[in-house]
Amino acid sequence: PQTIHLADYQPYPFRVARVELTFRLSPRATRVLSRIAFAANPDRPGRHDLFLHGERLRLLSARIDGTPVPAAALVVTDEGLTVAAHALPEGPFLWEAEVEIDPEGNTALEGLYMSGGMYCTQCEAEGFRKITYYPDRPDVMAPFRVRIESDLPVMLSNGNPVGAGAGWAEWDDPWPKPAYLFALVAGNLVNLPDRFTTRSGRKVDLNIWVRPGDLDRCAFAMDSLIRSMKWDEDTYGREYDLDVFNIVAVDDFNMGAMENKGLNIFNSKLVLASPETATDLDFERIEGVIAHEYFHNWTGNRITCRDWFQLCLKEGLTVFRDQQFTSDMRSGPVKRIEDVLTLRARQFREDMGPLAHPPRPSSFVEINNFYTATVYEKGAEVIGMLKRLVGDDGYARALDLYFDRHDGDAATIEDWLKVFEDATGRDLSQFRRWYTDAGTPRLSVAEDWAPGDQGGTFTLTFTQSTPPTPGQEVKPPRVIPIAVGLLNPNGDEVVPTTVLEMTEATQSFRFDGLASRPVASILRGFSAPVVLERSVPAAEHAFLLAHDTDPFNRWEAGRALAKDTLVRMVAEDAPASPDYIAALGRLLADDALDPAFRALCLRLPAEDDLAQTLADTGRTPDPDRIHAAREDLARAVAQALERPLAATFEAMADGGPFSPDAAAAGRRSLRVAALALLNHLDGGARAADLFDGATNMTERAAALACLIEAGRAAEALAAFHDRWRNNRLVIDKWFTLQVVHAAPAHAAGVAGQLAAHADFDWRNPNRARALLGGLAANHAGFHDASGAAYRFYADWLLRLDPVNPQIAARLSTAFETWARYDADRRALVRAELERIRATPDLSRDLSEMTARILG
Ligand code: HT7
Ligand code: ZN
Repeated sequence: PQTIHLADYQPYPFRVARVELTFRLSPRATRVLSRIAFAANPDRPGRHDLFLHGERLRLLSARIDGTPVPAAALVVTDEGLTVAAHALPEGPFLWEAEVEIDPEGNTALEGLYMSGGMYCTQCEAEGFRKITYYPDRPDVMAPFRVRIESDLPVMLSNGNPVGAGAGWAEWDDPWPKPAYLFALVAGNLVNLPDRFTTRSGRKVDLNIWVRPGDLDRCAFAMDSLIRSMKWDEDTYGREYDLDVFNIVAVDDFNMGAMENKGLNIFNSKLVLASPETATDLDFERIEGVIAHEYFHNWTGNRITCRDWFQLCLKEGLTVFRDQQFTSDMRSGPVKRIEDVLTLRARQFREDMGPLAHPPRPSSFVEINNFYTATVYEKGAEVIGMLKRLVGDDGYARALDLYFDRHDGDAATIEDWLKVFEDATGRDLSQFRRWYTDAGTPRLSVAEDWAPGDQGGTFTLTFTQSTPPTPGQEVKPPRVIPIAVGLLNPNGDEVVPTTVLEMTEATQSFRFDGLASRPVASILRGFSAPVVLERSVPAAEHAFLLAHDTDPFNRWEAGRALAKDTLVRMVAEDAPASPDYIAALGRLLADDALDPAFRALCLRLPAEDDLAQTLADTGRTPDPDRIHAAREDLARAVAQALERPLAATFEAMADGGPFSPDAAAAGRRSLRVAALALLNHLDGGARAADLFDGATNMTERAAALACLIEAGRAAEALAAFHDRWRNNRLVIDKWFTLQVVHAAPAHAAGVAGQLAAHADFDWRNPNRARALLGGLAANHAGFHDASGAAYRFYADWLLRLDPVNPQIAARLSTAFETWARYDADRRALVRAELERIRATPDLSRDLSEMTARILG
């Protein structure tokens, strides 16, 4: 397969003035008629062939200015068609084509496909070429008019509705857009309607379209949409720009959701929610993703990407914006901790393994393989750092300039950095490395204290270095904003949060005039995505856990204590640290603290995280020992804190009617965190009661997880399945819980049994992810020394690949950490990866991933 390089970018030789499409829908033979007005692109002078992307299309006719294109001037391949330059008129011309496609046979869910009897599209990144011949690249932007013909009651496309009659509907999108934002939906759908009036008075019709029967689970998504629209006006001054905004929920969908102009398409799990069927985490995700896709209207749609290498321009910024939104809607500190947990679990893991790449990669084989935590989450962190460096006002000025200068453009990371330079006067050439260099910098700190007559001087000396990553051996130093605060020994803050700007490989910062040696709180708010390497006595962590005014670092101190004790339990067979447990007890008893924050402190570090920490410090992680140590620590905490945990479990019980808000969700999260610990003592007794009595899915699912871990879930699992057999999203949970919480030695066996269950509809991405993603999330189960899980998993990747390569490729990242483990496990994984690689006709997606993982 061909590698595409950023350095080879060239503008497309033609501009598209207008696109008109007619769809005659039919499950096995949809006809697509296109009329595309082309003109020469002055940015690419000279005469050029006309190349249009097209895959899996049956070309029925092709004309230019009404005349059939002569066969001698036309070359059609698997990737597209070319009309020779000599056959093109000198001035603007009209291309007309008719193609036939097969939506029902489209199992890859890219292009036009069918889901539960409904037609639906997914065009990002390169799916439009499976719909018709077109320059399917983001820098070609045009207004679209779409006519849909079918006997289905609902027919939707981008933009505003401009006409409808028996068997047809027409839509017009006046905003020039790239083809990846095209969308069409047709089916037997019902809608939840609402209305939003923008601050300049535009009345916008809002609709959430779902299958009949799902309508009673759309209210929270609609409320989230309205809050997102208002927030973007208040915070970024961005208004909506069409008369309608439609959201459609689809059961078969490769990712979370898609920001098509005026017609967002969502995985139904990110729309449908009720207290009985969705957990608090589901509610929070729905709110965040509804906001994310809506925010793309400006950061992605009005200003799009010049090419796919610039993906983080829209994704990093839009994730950053959705994180700000959630932090404003809920608790800022809790959101920051959750985001850092995700970043470390997914992006640090990626950055430390064979799939490491910069937020802006410089080459790819299959762009779908680059919708990664690095592009999304690290892309957002990089923007957070920019904001920290230029300040809130500088950020606001830069964003205003970005929207003014680039509205209607297909922009680049260079354009983005330039608006910050122009708005703030800063030179960002060194900062640019955050976009071009892969890898997570390591930051070590040395402290020095020099007492003096005029007060003492405290000096922090930082050293940064970034380990090599594939294709990038040497990493020059980056600009790192390090937020620091100093506390005096009685816990008062003597230096409030100050952002130090580190630009050298080693650099010192002095704080003068201090009465006594302070305790440093470093990297407050996780001010940069780095690994802080600092060996600090446990007493100092305990001090910060008790006194730090920065909530993130307060949590981080507790986390460090938990990791220290777990690492010593694994590596040295040490007992659980009583100091850690005592500190946790003080925190649990502090009713002034937000319950959600306390719940996060009670959550022990994940096994995968410990494996990474051990590997980082030169030790070979043993998944069984890690699992055992984590269980032992949970039991020790439960034994020592049984009374306060039991009291918390009772005190956090829901009194009134269900609310999905942050306060109520925080209480539930503390309740189920206490339950999970107590489960180690009561053998599932409380969980059994809660399972029977719960009125919401957060508590019911948590209780079921505890019952599975306690080995007494058979009845509950049957009852759960029985009650929810017709709800696909809840049955996904039923699959996941069983495999995530299975005892490690049985995980592969449980997964095998579930794969044989009649409900294991593996062509549905949610269902495949529920089972396989669940198995990969069971760290000790996935890495069981027998290799049974590796084999099972690889078998399924091979089965999925010809049906849905995107899903197979994404799931293959479960193997990305293989080099951390012992020689036996490495040999087992290597054999599976080699087996995959040797399979004939592997997709471009999975073959690129296996090659990169193997290294
Ligand atoms: N921009 C979208 C990314 C995307 C996608 C979504 C659904 C299915 C396939 C997809 N491929 C790429 C989603 C987002 O970031 O908002
Ligand atoms: Zn996005």
